Amino acid sequence: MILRWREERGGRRAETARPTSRELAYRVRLHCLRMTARGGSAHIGSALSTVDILAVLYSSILRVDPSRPDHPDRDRFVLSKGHAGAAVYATLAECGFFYRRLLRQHYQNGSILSGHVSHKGIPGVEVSTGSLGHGLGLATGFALSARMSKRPTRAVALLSDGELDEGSTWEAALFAAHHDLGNLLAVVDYNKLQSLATVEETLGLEPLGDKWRSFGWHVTEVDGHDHDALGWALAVADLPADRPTIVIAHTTKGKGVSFMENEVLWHYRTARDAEYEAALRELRGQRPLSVSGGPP
Ligand SMILES: Cc1ncc(C[n+]2csc(CCOP(=O)(O)OP(=O)(O)O)c2C)c(N)n1
Ligand SMILES: [Mg+2]
Repeated sequence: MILRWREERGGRRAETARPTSRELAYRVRLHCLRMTARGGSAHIGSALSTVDILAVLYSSILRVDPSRPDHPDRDRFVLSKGHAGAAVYATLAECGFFYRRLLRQHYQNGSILSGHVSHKGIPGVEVSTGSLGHGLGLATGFALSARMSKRPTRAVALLSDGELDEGSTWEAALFAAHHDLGNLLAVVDYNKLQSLATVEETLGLEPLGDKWRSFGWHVTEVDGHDHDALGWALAVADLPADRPTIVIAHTTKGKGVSFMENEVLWHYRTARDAEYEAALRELRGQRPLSVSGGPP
């Protein structure tokens, strides 16, 4: 399937060059900060943690088409950690699935862009999530269904490390390996923090790669903010396989804003006033050379 990327210009959508993953990540980080600050919502740290993974997935891995978001052969992406919805909405808007100006309504009363990701009326979102531990099961169902109907679809689930405390995740892992679902890819956003404490303090996961291997999965570990490494790992994981694949992406919660990084506080806190201005300055300072003027 050919990816087409569109951008708003004067209220119309015109085809434009596909953004690189770094451009996409830069723009999405700024959107996430603004969206959560404007709406007064939580989870900025969780959203920033996922941005580079989403940017690489949407710029070069997922076979999705913003002009045909319901194409029967599209890949199915599931944000299992639904509380990071701001990052997915912003990525989809930047990729042309809907107008960027809709992002201004995030978390406002009556808006269709709720804090936890919702598929209702949002092109490009496959399923609503937010109750942790369901995404891998959903993606497993998409993968099995595609195989049964002989479609080229791949299913991709982005999980949090906290979700690996859920038994339902491991049921899905067992099921997917039992059915040799080579068209299933999971990515774990392994930021080592949950909402109130570290993963190790809450429920330790190590040795994490060995656990997935023992469940019959292909396992790769990668720096979840290194676009080249992510691109390579996800491209290899995207090749036809005999078994499901998991990419364990080592990440930093709050990535991109120094005072949010690795701070559990920013799971729930909203950046306001001086904090907001400082975060904005930092993120703007990360503008890739390839991004010229214009929003955001
Ligand atoms: C089943 C379920 N239990 C509890 C919650 C409340 N909750 C929201 S986020 C979160 C944990 C956040 O840590 P993690 O899952 O690692 O996500 P991160 O933000 O670090 O990516 C919890 C317990 C939930 N959404 N769903
Ligand atoms: Mg976490």
